[in-house]
Amino acid sequence: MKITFRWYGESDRITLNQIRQIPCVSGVVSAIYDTPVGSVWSEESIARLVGQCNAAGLECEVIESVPVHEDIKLGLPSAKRYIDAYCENIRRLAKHGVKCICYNFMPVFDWLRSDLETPLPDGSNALTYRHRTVLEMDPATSELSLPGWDESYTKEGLKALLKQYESVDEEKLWGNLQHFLEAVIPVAEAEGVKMGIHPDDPPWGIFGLPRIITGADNIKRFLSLVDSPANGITLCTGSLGVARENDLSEIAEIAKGRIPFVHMRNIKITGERDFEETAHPSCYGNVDMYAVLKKLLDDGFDGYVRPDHGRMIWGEKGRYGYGLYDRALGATYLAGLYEGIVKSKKEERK
Ligand code: DNO
Repeated sequence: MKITFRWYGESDRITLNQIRQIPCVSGVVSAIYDTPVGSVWSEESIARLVGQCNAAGLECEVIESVPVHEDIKLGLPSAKRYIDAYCENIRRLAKHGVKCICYNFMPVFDWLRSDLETPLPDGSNALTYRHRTVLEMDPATSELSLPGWDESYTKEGLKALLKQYESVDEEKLWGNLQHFLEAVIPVAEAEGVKMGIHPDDPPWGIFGLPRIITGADNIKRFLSLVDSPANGITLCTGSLGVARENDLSEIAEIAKGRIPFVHMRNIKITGERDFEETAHPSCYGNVDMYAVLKKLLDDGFDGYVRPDHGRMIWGEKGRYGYGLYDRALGATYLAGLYEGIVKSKKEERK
């Protein structure tokens, strides 16, 4: 298992040298950010990214994300062109040593929160989600600022896009996902790259848009769309964990051997569809971090893990969810869990 840390490239306030000083972190998870969604990433940009990481003593084996163009999710005739570009990106990344690609298939919006700076009793602040607030938002008219969102949409562009999705229900989205996977997975398999779809965050439909990577049954269905070791999931404990019906160990069992990448963070469920992000250790939220990691390691997991969103602590200001300090604490916590689990397994064997 390798512990990694997300880095947003040269525009990130956090430097590679800072990341390198976090104990037990061996690599960076990053992407090319200067190219519009759907185009082919230049070899120069890829080589530069990998070179920068390596020069700082860090690996660059995981890309998050290679985003999927909306036309693919909508199943438009132009999807073919974007799928071809996607396949080319897989080939180019593999050539530069990338082994795992994380992506998602959420229409229009990526991860969504209703408040980006909720103060917590300890003086830190965190991202939170209140379903009622979200229901009251109209993405086509309100001034939305969402953490994981493509800011490049104009109001008109967004309205038009939402309109296009009116004819895409869950079943249509499943079909479009299958079409995408049938083209992309054989390329990934040939190139030795593992694809890990990220679950929808939160794992329920929002703004009338379908979301399908939401829980155990749907993940089972997803894995059977193309039954290949290259077709896997990114097990994100925080995304899946906010739905009470999701049992993370059960999901890990269903996806056994098909989990190349894990996002480990904790959340506290505060209402039927409400939650707040917390510090990583199990005692702060609803996710049993030990149980999830133990289950993965018992099943022979040997992929990549990263701490996920952190709170803002010690007065840090920065990219929501992606400051340095709390994520670094998360990484060392994961390293501690890992050491404990591995050593007790060895003891058991004696
Ligand atoms: C949020 C992330 C997501 C993730 C994408 C993967 O912090 O987990 O934005 O990168 O959904 O495509």
